[in-house]
Amino acid sequence: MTELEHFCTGCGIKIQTENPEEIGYAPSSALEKEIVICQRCFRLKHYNEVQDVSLTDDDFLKILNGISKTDSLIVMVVDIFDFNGSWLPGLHRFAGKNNVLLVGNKVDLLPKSVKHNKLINWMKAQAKELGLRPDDVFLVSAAKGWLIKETAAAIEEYRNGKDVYVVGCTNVGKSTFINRIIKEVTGEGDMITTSHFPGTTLDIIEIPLDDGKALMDTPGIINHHQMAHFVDKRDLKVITPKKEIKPKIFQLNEGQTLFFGGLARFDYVSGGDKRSFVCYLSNELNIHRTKTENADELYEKHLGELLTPPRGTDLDSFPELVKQEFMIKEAKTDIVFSGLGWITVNDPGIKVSAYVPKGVQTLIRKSLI
Ligand SMILES: Nc1nc2c(ncn2[C@@H]2O[C@H](COP(=O)(O)OP(=O)(O)OP(=O)(O)O)[C@@H](O)[C@H]2O)c(=O)[nH]1
Ligand SMILES: [Mg+2]
Repeated sequence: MTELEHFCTGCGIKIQTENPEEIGYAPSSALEKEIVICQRCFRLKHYNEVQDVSLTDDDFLKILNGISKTDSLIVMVVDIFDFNGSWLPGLHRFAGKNNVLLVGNKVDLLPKSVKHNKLINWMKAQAKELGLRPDDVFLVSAAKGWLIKETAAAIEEYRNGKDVYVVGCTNVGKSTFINRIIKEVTGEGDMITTSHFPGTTLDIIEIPLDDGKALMDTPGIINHHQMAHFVDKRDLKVITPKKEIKPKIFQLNEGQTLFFGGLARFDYVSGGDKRSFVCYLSNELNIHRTKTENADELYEKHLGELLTPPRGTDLDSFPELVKQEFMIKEAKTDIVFSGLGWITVNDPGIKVSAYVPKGVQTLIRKSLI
């Protein structure tokens, strides 16, 4: 006799009742319930504690690779606050010949003054540069429920009677987005487990649609150059903004330095005195200003104290900061610290250095705001 298979409603993993230490565990009594969730999802939901999983990047890639063979609509979600860091490289490999919609999530984090139309055009231009031509682009806040109805209606139209796969990097808010759509349709909230820990969804979760097709949540791909992988789980809260970002403006002279906690450093090298630099970072992250000539010593002495995060326990494993120089040639350029935020420079002809932990990315782009 074969046993009926159960899958966790929260994360998609196949349920097993044998080994509490392995993923997918649920006590056998849980199988009698209408909605089955695994122990890991239970703990995430009720205690906000995460149990590490044994799945590797390859496991997640395998799941996504299967999508290229389907006839479906692909919805790629990016985190608008970490656009470059949360971009899913090689999407065309997963998408195959299928149509693609691009959804920029977490728009609630950007200052209210930002015009949505401009941002959508910016996203289109960035996508093109990154080699993707989506059929359409949307901006939403899954957390706040902004523009969900409109985007869901567009998905319904574009899917043309096909299945829909929601894909993207880990932590961009795919599951939160799908929960919102479910809520719009059925009124039921928080069906799928979401959390601020990367790697929450473990396997494809099928949400049945009226015509026998399905909306699928998928596990996020891990971008190893994201800052999130270099900080302690507790510090994730410090670097991840939860509310609208309040831009901080610094008037800097040549030879001045800003530290973002101890996670990143910005040197204003040359380009004239009294220049404005606008920092878009989590409101909770400390910015410390100093003279560039004192910066190395300050960092050595005060990393983990004045300059924190990182904090005491993970100082030993914290990678050294590596420097990249940028010559700003165009007005309104962003210097991006992947996963942490960015600095907007208004004037051209400025030389700066950006420092991030080895493995994290820095880049410049046309200003988002
Ligand atoms: N500020 C803000 N935060 C959001 C939004 N949507 C999701 N989040 C937060 O982003 C984090 C990740 O959300 P999830 O929905 O679990 O992300 P995911 O893409 O499903 O992640 P994986 O399952 O790991 O791939 C959570 O802390 C959410 O609360 C949003 O619109 N605005
Ligand atoms: Mg998820």
